[in-house]
Amino acid sequence: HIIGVFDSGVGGLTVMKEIQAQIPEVRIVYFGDTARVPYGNRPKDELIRFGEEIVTFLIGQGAEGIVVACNTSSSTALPWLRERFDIPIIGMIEPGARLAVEATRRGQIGLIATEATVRSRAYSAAISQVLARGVVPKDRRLVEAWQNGEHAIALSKAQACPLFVPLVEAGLAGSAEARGIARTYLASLKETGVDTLILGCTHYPFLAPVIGEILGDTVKLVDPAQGVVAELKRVLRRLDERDYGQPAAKPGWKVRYFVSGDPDLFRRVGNTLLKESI
Ligand code: DGN
Repeated sequence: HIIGVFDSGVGGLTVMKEIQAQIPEVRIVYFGDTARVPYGNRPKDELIRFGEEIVTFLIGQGAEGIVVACNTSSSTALPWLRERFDIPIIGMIEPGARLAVEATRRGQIGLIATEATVRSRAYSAAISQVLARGVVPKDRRLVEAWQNGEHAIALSKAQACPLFVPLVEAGLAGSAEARGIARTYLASLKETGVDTLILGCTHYPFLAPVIGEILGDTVKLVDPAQGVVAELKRVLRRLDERDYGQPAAKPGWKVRYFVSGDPDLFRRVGNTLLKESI
């Protein structure tokens, strides 16, 4: 099957990498909207329009399903995209919320994301929905305390980190500048004592070593991509059932990349981040 994956830039590569690691047989058409990155401060109607354009393009390239590998688009445009297109569309928020609820040990979940994602409150809504649907933390003692009303499980702190995306897009994820800026952003999070932190922007896993170093190993970092892959496996099973008995497509290319901006810059930064040749 062919799956379309898109982001404002190189961030979606963290999701693509996870898909390839766990579902090597899937073919991916990747779109990075590098001419219009960053998305983090854009209004909702614009993000919906960009999403519609990109999904239309990806379907034209043969995509049978879409992964919106961008939290900013997922938290604002996803319902519109699902309404507009009749192929399966997976977003980042619900899978991320589910993983965070399962991982939390004290019920105090933190979020770092773009301004738009934080403003949308999509993660806190998704955490409530996931709990209402019966997903509970793996830690049994917390579940009991929560059921007895002694302990809340909720998003207790959300922090926008607007400089992270430009840093990663510029190939500066491992730099001293990134470290300094991360220290500033994470200082107040550290004080609030969250036990689990959602990396609520697909660019941020590239900064995970820096973030982990600052927060220490008492804070569990959650990358929603893991949950997205689980969801994609379910979608692929449905596509298999639909195509049962049809001849399988001929194996050819594995990944195709498209960008709206400078392809050389994308290739250069992508190669460094993925440690392989795009
Ligand atoms: N990678 C996108 C996300 O997950 O929100 C955001 C990128 C951006 O353009 N700010």
